[in-house]
Amino acid sequence: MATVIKAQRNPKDYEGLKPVWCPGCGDFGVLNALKKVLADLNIDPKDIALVTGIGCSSQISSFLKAYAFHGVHGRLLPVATAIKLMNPHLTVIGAGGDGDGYAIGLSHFLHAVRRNVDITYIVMNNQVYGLTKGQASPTAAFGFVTTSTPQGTRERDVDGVKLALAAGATFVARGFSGDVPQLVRLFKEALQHPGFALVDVLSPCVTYNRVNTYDWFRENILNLDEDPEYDPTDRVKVLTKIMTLDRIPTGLIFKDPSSKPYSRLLLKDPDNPPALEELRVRPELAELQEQFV
Ligand SMILES: Cc1ncc(C[n+]2csc(CCOP(=O)(O)OP(=O)(O)O)c2C)c(N)n1
Ligand code: SF4
Repeated sequence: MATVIKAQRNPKDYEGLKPVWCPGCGDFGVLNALKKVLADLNIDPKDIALVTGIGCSSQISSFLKAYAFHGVHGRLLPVATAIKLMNPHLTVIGAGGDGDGYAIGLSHFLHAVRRNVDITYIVMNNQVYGLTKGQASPTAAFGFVTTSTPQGTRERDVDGVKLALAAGATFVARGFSGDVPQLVRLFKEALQHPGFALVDVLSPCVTYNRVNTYDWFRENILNLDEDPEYDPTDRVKVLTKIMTLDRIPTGLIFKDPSSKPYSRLLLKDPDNPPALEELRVRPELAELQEQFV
C-alpha cells in the first residue's frame, strides 16, 4: 500500500486577506504566531474552525486561511463549543477582544471555562474597545482616561486570568504581542491541551491606548516562564502568587495535567467520534408530540 506523505506546511499556507489593522497593532503578533504554530503542527486549513466575535481583533478570522465564523459581539464561545462538540476532529480556535470576552461575553466565558470543551481561546487584550474608537474596556486600569471616561474610569479592572483560575480552568496562559516566540510556545501548548485553554495576550492598541504601550508592558510584566521555581500545576499556589504580584504575570500560568475535556465525559467513544449524520441533533416530531400533546 502506498504511503501518503503529508507535505510540511509553512506560515504562508495560512495567509488569508491582507490585514486592515493599524500599522503596529499588537494583533499582528497574534496572527503571525498563530500561522507559525499551525504550520509547525501541520494542521490542514480545512480542519481548522476559527470563531470570532466583533472587534478589531475579531477580524482575524478574515486574515487567517481556515474555516471561519465571524459572529456576534461576545457570543463566540457558544458557537465554538457547538462546532467542537459536533465535529470533534476539528481544531477549534476562538479569538476576540477583551471587550468581547470579558464584558458582554463574560458569562459565556466563565461557563466555557468550567465546561472544559477542547477549544483554544485567544483574547487580544488592549484595555480598550478598539473598533468603536477607544472607550474603556473592563480590563482598563482604575483611573484610565478615554473619550467615554474623561475623568478616568471609576471601576476596578477585570483580570481574565484570575477569573478563569477561580472558575476551574485547566489551562491558563498569558502572552505579549511583543514576544512572538513566547506566543508561539504558548499557542502550541494550548492547542495540544485536552480541554479549554485560555491564552490572554497583552496586545497594544497603538491608536487609542497611549498608556499601555509596548514599552509600558516590557516594564510591567513578569515572565513566569523564566522562573525555574515556578510550579504551574498547583492552583492554590498559582492563585496566591498572582494575587500578590505587583507586576503582570505572563507565560504558562496554570495547567492541570489530568484535564479531561467535556467530549471525553460526553461521547461514548471520543476516540472514534460518530459521523455527523449519526448524531441525532434534532428531536423527532413524534417524540415531541408524545411528550407535549
Ligand atoms: C451586541 C453589540 N453590542 C455592541 C456592539 C458595538 N461594538 C462593536 S465592537 C465593540 C467592542 C470592541 O472591543 P473589543 O472586543 O475589546 O475588541 P477590539 O476592537 O479592541 O479588538 C463594541 C462595543 C456590537 N457590535 N454588538
Ligand atoms: S484601533 Fe487599535 S485595536 Fe484596532 S486595529 Fe488599530 S491599533 Fe489595533
